[in-house]
Amino acid sequence: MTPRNFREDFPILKREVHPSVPLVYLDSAATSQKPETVLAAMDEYYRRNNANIHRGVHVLAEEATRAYEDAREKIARFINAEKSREIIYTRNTTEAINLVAYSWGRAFLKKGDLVVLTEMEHHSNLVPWYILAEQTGIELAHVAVTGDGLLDPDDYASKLARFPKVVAFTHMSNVLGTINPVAEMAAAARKAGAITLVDGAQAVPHMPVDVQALGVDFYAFSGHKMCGPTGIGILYGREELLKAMPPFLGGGDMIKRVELGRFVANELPYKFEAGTPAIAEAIGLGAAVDYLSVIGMDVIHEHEKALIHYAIDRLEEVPGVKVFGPSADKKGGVAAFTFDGVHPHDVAEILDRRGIAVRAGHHCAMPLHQKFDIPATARASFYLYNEKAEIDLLIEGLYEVKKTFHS
Ligand code: 7TS
Repeated sequence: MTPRNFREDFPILKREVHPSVPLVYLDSAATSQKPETVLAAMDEYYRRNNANIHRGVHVLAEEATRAYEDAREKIARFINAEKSREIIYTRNTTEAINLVAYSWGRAFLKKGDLVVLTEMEHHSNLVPWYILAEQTGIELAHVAVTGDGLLDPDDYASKLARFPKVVAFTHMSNVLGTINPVAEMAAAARKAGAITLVDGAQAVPHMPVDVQALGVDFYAFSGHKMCGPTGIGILYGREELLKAMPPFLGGGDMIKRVELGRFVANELPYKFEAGTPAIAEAIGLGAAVDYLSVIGMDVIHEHEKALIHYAIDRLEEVPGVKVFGPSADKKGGVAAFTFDGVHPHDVAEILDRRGIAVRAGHHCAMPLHQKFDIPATARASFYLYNEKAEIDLLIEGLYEVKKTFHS
């Protein structure tokens, strides 16, 4: 299949903006667009099967429950979890990480215990740990990022030498695009006696991920960045760890039994799924997994590799543009850049007038921007439906920025 075929699967990519400029969507790191099959699966669910799950014995309740649980099985296979009960539905990556920090953290960490994070984390893998630190007195350390946007391996080794209890880091940076050596880092963490949590928000949508081969304990990601809907995310956790954890939220579905004054928690995965969940969204995510699987994650990864190589080469041609992060061979399809003397919001605004959607700001990674001593960057990010011609349009837009501000 060519990229052109992928584009045709996404109705939104046919629309025009302002009012008749074709849309060039280069903001998939924020959220991806949705293929027709995902939209249809959710529509079909509401039109034919809508019912609450795990409760009713009627036909619709059984159909809805089966579809919801089938999606869990698909997601388990997609990341090669050993068991589908290791797949917990959450709202998003953020909630998945909060679940671990809240439940595992409060049960197993005490004052003085060390949690190792990195300087390239999204706020969602920083703030839950900072909240925990305020409440429990755990210590925090952050692995340094080098000038070329990689995690410093010597600094990581020195942090592990302090025998942390948890090491939590991103699989791929949403700003630098850096793909971290997860298997190697997880093995070293395990040797030091730490459990690992990996933020896979930017990885699962874009490359093959096998949680068993990576050897991680927890792995979090969001449906909306991988062609699925908003409101659904996943926490993968090794069964042994999930079993030992207390519930995160209490209410319906997460209990086996309640008496006045006490409760018995349900089995996995339901122990962590309190209340009526995002049923249509889980089914939509299952459809997204089907869609991506048919294409093949290796095909998607290769396509994006070609795009990022091309994008970096072309961006570096533009006088005044500085791209952050490692060389193209060490990164995924994300290019964050500054433009000499022009605020990233002005860059984004000029591009937007040409129908080109990029994001400008700190991308929820303020400490990383502080590290590089910049308040913000503009960021173009790619997915399976993007093509080189769109990068050419981005570059033309940047020459207009140059003309507007530098002449
Ligand atoms: N982790 C990483 C690496 C991310 O890129 C994001 C979202 C999250 C966690 C949080 O995901 P959520 O679904 O829970 O919100 N990143 C971005 C971004 O780069 N622009 O908008 C959202």
